[in-house]
Parts: sequence; structure tokens; C-alpha cells
Amino acid sequence: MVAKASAACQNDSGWCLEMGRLSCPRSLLFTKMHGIGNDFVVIGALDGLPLSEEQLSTFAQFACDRHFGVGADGVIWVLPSSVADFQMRIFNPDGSEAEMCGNGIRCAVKWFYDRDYAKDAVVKVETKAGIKTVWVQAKDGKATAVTVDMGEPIFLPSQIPTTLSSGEEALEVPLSVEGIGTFVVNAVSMGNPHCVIFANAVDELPLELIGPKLEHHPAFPQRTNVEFVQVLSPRELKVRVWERGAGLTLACGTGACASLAAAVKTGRAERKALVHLPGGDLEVEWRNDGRIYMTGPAVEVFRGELVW
Ligand code: ZDP
Repeated sequence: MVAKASAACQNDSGWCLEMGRLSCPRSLLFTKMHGIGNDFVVIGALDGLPLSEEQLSTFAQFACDRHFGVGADGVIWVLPSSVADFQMRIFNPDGSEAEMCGNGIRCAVKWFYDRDYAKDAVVKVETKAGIKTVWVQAKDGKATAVTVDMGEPIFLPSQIPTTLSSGEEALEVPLSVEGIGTFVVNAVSMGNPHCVIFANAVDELPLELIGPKLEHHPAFPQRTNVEFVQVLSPRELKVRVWERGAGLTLACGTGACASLAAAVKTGRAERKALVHLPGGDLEVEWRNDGRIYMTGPAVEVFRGELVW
């Protein structure tokens, strides 16, 4: 990624976040966290956003950059909410905002819980994909594992969105990718769009070549996250992910849920499975209430101050 420079406000790293706002802070405290290797710069801003709306995209590109910034798969803002305990907003390394983030919400809740903001072990989080209920498992007052009600998977093509079908769902649909070949794909939304492809030997697939072509495929007008799923058994899936706006990551929580949903719908898995991702495992269950519950760890790595 190329650092952005501007003559109007140049600093050592070349990044400019001013964009017309004179009084913006030039330093921010952050916490570096991860959920099975999907890593985030988490910023607590319970008094409100310290940056202007226009700065958030550039800030995410800066903070996520592994050479010019902190380095992360996303920036997560912990913000005040009038309808939940707090609001989470998630920005990808390319500066785009995602509706939801499965590994990120576990980190955001740990951030909130460990600082004693939570009233009890059940926390409600407002996201762009609705209000999520989260249960915290803690040891010595610190969250260790978090279960998230990820909601109902969405298969309706217009809501994902995908142009792959005009019917009720887009499952097992052939999709041709220029210069590579044809994949049989399953479109699912977990609040954010996913393209799930079942394959053998997922370790051998050149995701860095296929991923970007599917992410930007015209069949997914809002772009898409891409999961390659190997069914080890009806209760065990192995998943590799190409994330929209982030590229190859070690894990994707919404992707693990989308993978299970597609596997159940196509008769490949039972409703509860262990999902192995390169960075670790998630337990995912599509309960009879129609909703998917995801359980996994959240870890704090370090705290710091970003200055620019
Ligand atoms: O939908 C998107 O643009 C994703 N890149 C957002 C991040 C999803 C995440 N990896 C997850 O765990 O669900 C954080």
C-alpha cells in the first residue's frame, strides 16, 4: 500500500488525516487485539468519535498499514449507543466500512468488559447489521471467550447482494471467473456478503489469485468476502478466507458462520460444527431458533498511542 501524502499536511509517515478539520487530534490511544489471528486496532471512544466522518476511511488505511501504521486487519471503534450497551464500527484496511465483523465484535466486547463498562456478562452491541447479543466467559474479571448471536443467515440474493439468481437463494451456482475457470458458489450474508466455495485440499488453492477476482466479481455489487471450505466431516470444516477490503487473513468470524450455513443448506454438515481457520478454531452452531451462534477467544496484545 502506498502512503498518502499531501502538501497541506505532511508528516513523517506521509499520512494526512486533516481533510478540512482543523481541531482534529493528532494522537489516539488504541488497544491491539485479535480473535484467532484476525487482528484489530481497537479504539475506545465512548464519548463519541474523535475524528470526523470523512477521516475514518483514511485513518483505517493508516492504522492498518503493516509498514506505515500499527498493522491490522481492521480498525474497530467502540462508540456510545442509545439502543445498546455500545456501538461498534469496523473499517477494513482499504478504508471501506463493513457492516459486521465476527472476530472483531468479540474483541470489542472484551475491550468493553475488561474495563468494567459492562453491567453483566450479557452485552448488547449495535452494528450496521443490527443489534447483536453477546455472552462473555471471564476469568479474574477479564473476558477470555465470547459467544455472539450472529443472527439469521440471509440467502435472499437481493439482500446479499448478488445478481447470481433472481430466486429465493443463490446456492450451488456456477460462476465463471475470467482467466481462472468456473467455480460452484454459494452466496450468503451474515450482515456482510460472503461467497462460499466447497473444495478439497483448500491449502493448495492460490487464494491470492482467485480471491481478488471473486471479491470484485460483477455478480457481487458490494464486493464480497470469499471462503474456500473443505468438509472434514459433518461436524468439522476447514476454511480459508479472502476478505473483502483486507485480503488474506488468518480468520473471519462472519465467514465461519456463512460457511456453516452454506454447508448445512447443501447437506454437507450438521448444524453444529468446529470451524478450523488458519489462525485457530471457532465453534459455530445454527440453532433451531434460526440464528447462528459463534464462540471463540478474544485476546489483548498491547496498548499504544498512535501519533501523526
Ligand atoms: O465484510 C467485510 O468487508 C469484512 N472484511 C469485514 C471483516 C470481517 C471479519 N473478518 C469477521 O471476522 O467477520 C472481521
